Amino acid sequence: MVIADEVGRLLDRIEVDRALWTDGSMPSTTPLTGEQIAMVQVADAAAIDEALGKAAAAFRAWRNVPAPRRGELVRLLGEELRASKDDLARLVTIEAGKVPSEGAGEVQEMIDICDFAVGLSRQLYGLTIATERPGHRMMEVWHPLGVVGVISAFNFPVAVWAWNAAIALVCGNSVVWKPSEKTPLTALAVQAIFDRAAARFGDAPQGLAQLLIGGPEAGEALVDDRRVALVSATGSTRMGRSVAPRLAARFARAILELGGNNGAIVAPSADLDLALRGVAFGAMGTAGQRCTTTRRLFVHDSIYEGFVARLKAAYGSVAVGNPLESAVLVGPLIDRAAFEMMQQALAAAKAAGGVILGGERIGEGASFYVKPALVEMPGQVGPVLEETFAPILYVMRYYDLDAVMAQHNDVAAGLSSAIFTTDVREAERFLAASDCGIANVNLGTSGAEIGGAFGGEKETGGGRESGSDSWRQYMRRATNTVNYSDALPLAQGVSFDLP
Ligand code: UN1
Repeated sequence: MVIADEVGRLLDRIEVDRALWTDGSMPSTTPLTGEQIAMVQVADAAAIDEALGKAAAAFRAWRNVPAPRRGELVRLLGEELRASKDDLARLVTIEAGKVPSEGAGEVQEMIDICDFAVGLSRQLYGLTIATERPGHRMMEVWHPLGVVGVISAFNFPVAVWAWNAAIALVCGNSVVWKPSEKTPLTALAVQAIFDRAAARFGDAPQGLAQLLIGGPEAGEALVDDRRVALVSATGSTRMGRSVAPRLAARFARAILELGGNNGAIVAPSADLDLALRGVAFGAMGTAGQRCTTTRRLFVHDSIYEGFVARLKAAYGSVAVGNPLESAVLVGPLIDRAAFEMMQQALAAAKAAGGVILGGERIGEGASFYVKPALVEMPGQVGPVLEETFAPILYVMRYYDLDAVMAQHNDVAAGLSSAIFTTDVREAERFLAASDCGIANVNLGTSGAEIGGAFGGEKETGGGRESGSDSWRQYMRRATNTVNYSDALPLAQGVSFDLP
């Protein structure tokens, strides 16, 4: 009850309409204790249809607003997020179970992408291209795309919306968001924060950024409705397998951020203190519930015993528990299903010859706290080949960099990767060989900054979000050629002379 009271205070301060989270039919619980904290209103089919109609109309108005002016709205959003940072971060802790510094970090990522997008709003550059025809000019112009659907997962309940929405908005699009059913309250809070920015902006079209809370049908509507030009979906590879063909069937655009099975390598020359911290955060941070979490660790035979002993000590001493009650580094798993999947993976690892440290449940009741598990494996077999969304680190011994790179790449996902080494040749060989969208040297697999393009290859889905030139996916490119001569030379020297 105490947590529910605090949630009420936070939502009131962020000015979320009480009816939205007290009068609804969908219960919302906190993984910290398992208790119910709200009853959230759900969008039915009529509400979804209406929202998509409004989003389409909002797009038609917003696309005509000059991009730097669109950036002003995102600048105000960044200001509002700064003002609500502590409250929103606390809600992230309560609803997703993140420890406070990670909750705050997530909101900081939203602020960072707003800053990035504001600058971008004056830099949506196209190319001018040399033409082969005299008296002609050829150029590429980027236009707003349409309604952008965002489907996000529980583990980054607010930042993923921001990576997509901040960019989509400066690109001239409207946004409709379907958050995870496990995290509706943080989504309501973000919507209220956005609405405040829009009110300060003054003349933003109604329905420019909307929220659809509900089950799979809301996500399916975004995927199947022709009014939605692009769907950016974050979640499991299983979800991607259902979403991708449906989007392809109507030739809609997709940005897919799916599973990861991220590997890190600790080489003989590594700075082992640094590697220890990098691996520990990558594997145990966010209770192993990031798509960038380190799940496979390859340690060179020459340093294996010493390094793994230190890692085991770190696993033995890491503080796990309710982040509202004490200073911990690892919070709860999101729910019972996550706990059961973790136990199944550990049982499979044991059956495949794995030696397990940790993995036990701490406490009982409706919340699921576990000791992070370190599993020494005889090879890359069984559950090591799959992503289990829980803190399990499979540790393997290696002898040769080329061989371990082949093994590293021999999994279905291709999101993030890392090597710890002080040997520049080895570092470069790793960067050249990793088949992931993210490859790091002397830092862990998780915790990317927003300035880079974020995403991965193979079953991770191929999409890129956030920085660099990811914005291009949110726009439509037109190649324009203008003839300012009084002749009509045809390309490739073709002649077509009428008699
Ligand atoms: C995710 O887990 O869905 O690099 C994304 C990171 C974060 C993003 C994780 N910036 O770990």
